[in-house]
Amino acid sequence: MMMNISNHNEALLAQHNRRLDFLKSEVNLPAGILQKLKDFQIAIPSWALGTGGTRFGRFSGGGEPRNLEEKIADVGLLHALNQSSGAISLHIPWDIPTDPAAIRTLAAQHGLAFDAVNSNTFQDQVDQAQSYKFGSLQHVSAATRKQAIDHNIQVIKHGVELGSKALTVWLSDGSCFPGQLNFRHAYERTVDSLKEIYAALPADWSLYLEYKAYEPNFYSTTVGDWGASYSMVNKLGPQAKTLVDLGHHLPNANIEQIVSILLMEGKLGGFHFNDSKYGDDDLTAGSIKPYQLFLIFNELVDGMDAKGMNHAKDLGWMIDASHNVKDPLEDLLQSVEAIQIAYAQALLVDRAALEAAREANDVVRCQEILQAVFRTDVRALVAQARLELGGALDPIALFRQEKMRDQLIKARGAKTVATGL
Ligand code: RM4
Ligand code: MN
Ligand code: MN
Repeated sequence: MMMNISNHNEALLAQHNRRLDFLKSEVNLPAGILQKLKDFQIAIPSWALGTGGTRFGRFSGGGEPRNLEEKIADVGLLHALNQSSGAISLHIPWDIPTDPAAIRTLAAQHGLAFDAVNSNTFQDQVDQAQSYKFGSLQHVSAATRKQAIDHNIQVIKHGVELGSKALTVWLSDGSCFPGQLNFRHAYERTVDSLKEIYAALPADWSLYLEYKAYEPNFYSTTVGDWGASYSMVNKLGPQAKTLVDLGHHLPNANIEQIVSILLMEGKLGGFHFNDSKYGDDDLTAGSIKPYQLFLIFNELVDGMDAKGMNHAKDLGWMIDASHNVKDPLEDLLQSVEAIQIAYAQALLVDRAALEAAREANDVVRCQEILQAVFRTDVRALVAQARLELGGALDPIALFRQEKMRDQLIKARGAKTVATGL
């Protein structure tokens, strides 16, 4: 899609420079901060480019991608606007790459890489022999477990053809009523199944295991919290890690502390970013609890630096969201920006001063240090990183100015429905 980024940027440049100069006059920007922001890429989920729904309904937008090629085009559009969405994460079988070489070429034309591939054993497919009604990797029947294991191995194969380097496993295995499930047996069967999947993992791949406290209608989930995921990935080996999806905790969980400990233990694999008020709402990252997102990034920067890790490359950064009332592409632009803002702020924390305040038990000072950064408007800094990469100073404004959704509707139709959530 044609868009005039340079005209857009030119019109906003004077205002942008004013804001950036003000920020520079207020805070000391650490050396290399712009480069870190430029390197930081967030993968877009292939299952969230269309309109999502609730249990009760779905209100379609229009111009939704009808196939994987169009999904890649959508992510390419996002990436052209913000230069920070340089990867796509595929969900199989929602998005099977039938011609992997062509898909790879297409993605490369948009400057996109393939992030983790996701398996799906939480829905039955029409042609499958065994049902997942009573679980998949935990199932009492060996035939069902085998089918789920084989599916995961198949997903790895798809990922290898595309250049992915990780498999994300999320299970909706569990039980709906007390007494239905032998917790220990379900746990053991799940570990045994995961071991078989792990054995099929290429040497340079990771396996990310998500946890989730509950699903509507559930009494228990077998990988219910970070403790379950952590103990399981420890039984698999060094390539297996825990994936933190921000929406998968019980209310009020201290996610930043979970992140800090997993990271310290070398078992944090990556993220599914989203936000929520109550449950797994999959809302725009940072839309409800931006301070929590900042505190998570504060732990990430601290913990990754302590281990000499590369912020951009050593963990998997992915969005996992759903869009019921917003344009999915605008929503994703908002999520990416919110993540970048939290990251930029975390990079601004004076860690030496914070440590000194902690050592002195100066609780007030500790809070002041963190909140002073959180209340700093770093949007101009994030925009500068975008500008230097050739992106738009205000991606959502440009998306609207160029009437990109209308163009997509014209090209694809008003009543298209994308596969996914
Ligand atoms: C789950 C979980 C998984 C995602 C599915 C669609 O709640 O977050 O990551 O693949 O939803
Ligand atoms: Mn997720
Ligand atoms: Mn989820």
